[in-house]
Amino acid sequence: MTCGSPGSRVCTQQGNQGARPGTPRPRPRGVRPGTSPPPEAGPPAESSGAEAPPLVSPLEAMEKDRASARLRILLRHLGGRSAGAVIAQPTSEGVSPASFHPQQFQYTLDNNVLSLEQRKFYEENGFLVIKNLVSDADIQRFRHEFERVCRNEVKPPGLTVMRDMTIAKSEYVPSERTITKIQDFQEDEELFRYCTLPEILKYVECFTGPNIMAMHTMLINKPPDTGKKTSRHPLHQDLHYFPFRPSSSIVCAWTAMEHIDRSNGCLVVLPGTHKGTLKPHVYPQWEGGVNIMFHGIHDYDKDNARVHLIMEKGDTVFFHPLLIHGSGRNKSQGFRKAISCHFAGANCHYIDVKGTSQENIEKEVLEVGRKHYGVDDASLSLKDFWMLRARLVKGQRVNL
Ligand SMILES: O=C(O)CCC(=O)C(=O)O
Repeated sequence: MTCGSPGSRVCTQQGNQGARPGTPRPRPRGVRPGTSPPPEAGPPAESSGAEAPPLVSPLEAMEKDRASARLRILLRHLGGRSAGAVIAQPTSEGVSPASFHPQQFQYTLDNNVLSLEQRKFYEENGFLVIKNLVSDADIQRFRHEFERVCRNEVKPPGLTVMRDMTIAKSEYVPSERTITKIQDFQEDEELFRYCTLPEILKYVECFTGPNIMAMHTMLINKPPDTGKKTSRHPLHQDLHYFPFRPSSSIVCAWTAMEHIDRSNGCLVVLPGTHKGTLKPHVYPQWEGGVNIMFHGIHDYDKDNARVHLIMEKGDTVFFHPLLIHGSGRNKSQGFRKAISCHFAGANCHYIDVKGTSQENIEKEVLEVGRKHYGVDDASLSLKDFWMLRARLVKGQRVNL
């Protein structure tokens, strides 16, 4: 499917284009398809509603049909909407953080991995950088696999690929210079290794507990800005995209794949904002356009300190899903790379976001997802999409 919009950067997706060779790996609780819509990425803000022409070949159309059929079967296995009751919450804010760990620490668990100093830092600021956590060799492997995906040498089911549409329309040659991000690589065993690295999970467990689900994966290839400032990522809270709680059992691991500073668009975080509530998100009114599903917050404390995270290759930041963060323009000539995964404790539960500020993203995700799979079934829920992409990495798949 193709997501278009007025700005210069838009996204196209590829996914479900052929099953991965080899025997299927065992699934903990039977839920494992391989597809879902992107939570963040895509067409611009002041969207006129005009969609870019779908770049779908007959072969792709066939694959899409097969993907839809596969999705239907999976949903039948899941029992459709009735599988695992959705726990309704009148507002998503009501299920915020604090009360989950009633002791002295609210955002970290007792497991002796974090030093007292590190723990206090995360509690106070909502993020923690661990230097030199992922090896050069692993990063090289992720880079290599990303390049293979870009050249269409591998097509993991469920993967969403964001492209620069202006290039895609003209002299399109599959290469890493035309792709700005890939999402949902849970079916690509090589990239998914990132989510299973013991050095990553060791820290993740401090927030999620021992049963860990990888919920959402991304490799971000932030392109050099064309001058329209579309390479920025607006300030946002990741929880806006997530229909599961409690928030403090969710953590993002984001690893720099090279030196990243303000010149190539490092992460910027607003320390302490994880202690607040989930804020309404909308598309920013940026003149040059904004990528699809890059919702941002207007209502935040402009006086809050901002920290630009300057990171070396392999450095990893863990952060809370309520932490307000974004990233700046890439003013360099290179493509700035980072790999990340949002993890959640498997005992988290899905919530119904109807009637909350998350309704807008739910609507968008469902529209994109249904189009992607060619599924008209209105009963397909946000929870269904999340269950399809979520993958156990440690312990037991309790919920989710
Ligand atoms: O890597 C980036 O530029 C920003 C990533 C980010 O904030 C996100 O995807 O939520």
